[in-house]
This record gives sequence, structure tokens and C-alpha cells, in this order.
Amino acid sequence: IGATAEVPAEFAAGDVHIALVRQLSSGDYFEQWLAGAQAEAKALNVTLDLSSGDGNNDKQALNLEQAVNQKADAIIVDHGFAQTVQPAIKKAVDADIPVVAFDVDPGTPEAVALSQDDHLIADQALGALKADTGGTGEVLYVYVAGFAPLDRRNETWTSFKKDNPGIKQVAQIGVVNSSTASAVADQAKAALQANPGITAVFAPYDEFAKGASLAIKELGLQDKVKVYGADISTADIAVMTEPGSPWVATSAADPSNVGRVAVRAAALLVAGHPVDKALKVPPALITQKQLRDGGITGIEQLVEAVPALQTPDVARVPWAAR
Ligand code: SR1
Repeated sequence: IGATAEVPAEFAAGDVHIALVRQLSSGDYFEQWLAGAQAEAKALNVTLDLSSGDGNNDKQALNLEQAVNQKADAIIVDHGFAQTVQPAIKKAVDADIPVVAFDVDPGTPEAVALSQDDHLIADQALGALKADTGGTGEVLYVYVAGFAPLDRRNETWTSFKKDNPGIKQVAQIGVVNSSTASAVADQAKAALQANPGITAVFAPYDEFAKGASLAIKELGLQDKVKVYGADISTADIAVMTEPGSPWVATSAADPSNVGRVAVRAAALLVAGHPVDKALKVPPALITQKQLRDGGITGIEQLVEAVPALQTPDVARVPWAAR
């Protein structure tokens, strides 16, 4: 489909700088998200000025201050803790710099808040867990508070437990750092050994699900304990489909598509086009069976098989072909 509007002069001239200020950058999800954001920036002839706090919230706050001081044409804040990013987001908004906040509460209605539908992500994964367990069983839960998407998924888990009294959370673990999967694997091993009745792990972040899967396989429990996760990547597909994998279901948006949407929303704001203040990218439930039956080995194949993972109409840019 072709473009339906003329390219704004500042985009045609290549004069637009969008700052992308990240809290985290390691792991499949964040790498693929960035690849999507960079591809969209290239397509729109925009320079993406990239910084990452690498998990250090003070560093992210400083990077954000810097983007404001340098008068970026727009700023995308990718994750972060509300208390560390909101003061600088306010400064950006006061300076008329458009802001797109992905997976963090911007604290101001002036900014566009972009998220995946995290309640639906948890709902879809838990629907699979309930179907497989028949609504009864001991569950290991993986969670770290403070990350907006994980907090929203936790809200769904909390109501799910109330609505399904046969499901018992017997242990909770979780860590987010630069080697989340291996740290979670160590914690999961200890929790599984201490709670031999566990039959399911709710791990709603792919690094959590990879860690839990590793622990289960190392303990030889793959026939008994299954993992219900979130997110998807080519590497995740390999983990889910390998022989004996306990990771049987995941609910996910395509991270690279979400990165594209963030850049499109920021570009629209730079050009003065209206953008919904709450943008949501919906997820799809992806099962191990579906991947194996479809011979799906990579994210491109998956996106072809599940077209709902593409959302060209979320923050559509009228001057760009799609
Ligand atoms: C530490 S937060 C990790 C989550 O952020 C994104 O929303 C991804 O879906 C991932 O699960």
C-alpha cells in the first residue's frame, strides 16, 4: 500500500533526531525491539540517538536529562522506573518535546504511553496453564516488582489465583539483571527441589521462561513440570521446540514490531499528527504444538503464520509506504 501524504520537509531533509532512552538492552526481547526501531527509523529517514542505562536507573535518568538538554525532536523512553524517569519526562513535556513512553508510566497525560496488552499476555498464558492443569496444581511464579509490564501481568495473576482456588502458588522467585535467564535458572532449581509438588511455572518474560526451562531440564523434570511464559524470539522458538522442552506456551507481541510502532508514534508527534495517548500492541498465544506442527523455526515464519502479530495500523505514518 502506498503513502497517502507528502513527506514532511524535515523528514525529507533527514533533519529529525529521535532520542531512544533505554533502561535495559540485553536479552532477545530488547535486541529485537531495537532492531525494529532502527529499521523503522531508517525507513522514515530519522536519526535514532541511542542510549541505555544497562539496568542502572540513575544512568538512564541522566541519559534522559541529556536528551532533553540536547533538544531532541522527540524522545522514546523504553522501560524504566517511574520515579527515575518521570522528572525528566516532565522537563521534556514542558520544553514541548514529544515523548513516547514504552512500558513505563510517564506520569503525564501529555506523553504517549505505549504498551503491549500485558493483562491479555498474562490472561492468554494462564488460560493455557489452566487448560493443561485442569485448574488444579502447585505453581512456581517468577516475578520482579517495579517493571510496569511485569506489574500489570502480576495483577492478572493475582485475580487468576482468586478465581481459581485449585491453583496454588507455592514459591516465588525472580531477578532481572544482565544474565537474567541463568540467575532465574539457579533460583528455579532450588525452588523446584524444595517443592516437589510443582507441576507448572508461570514465567511471564522470556528470560524467566528460558531460565525455568533450563532448570527443569537439568533436574530431569520435563515430563512433569511445564512452563507458561511471555515473549517470543527466534532463540525462544528454538528453546520451545527442542526435544523435551517444558516451555509449552507463550503469549507475545513481535518485539521488533513494537519497536517499529514506538518510532512511528514519535515521528507522527514530530510532524504534528495526532496520536492516541494510550497505544496498545495486542499479543497472540503461541504454543509449542503450533510451532512444532507448523515447522516454525524463526520469528519471520511465525509472523507470516500469525498475521495478527503485525499491526501496521497502530500509529500508521501516512507519508510512508507499507
Ligand atoms: C523486565 S520487563 C520485561 C518485559 O518487557 C517487555 O514488556 C517484554 O514483554 C518483557 O517481558
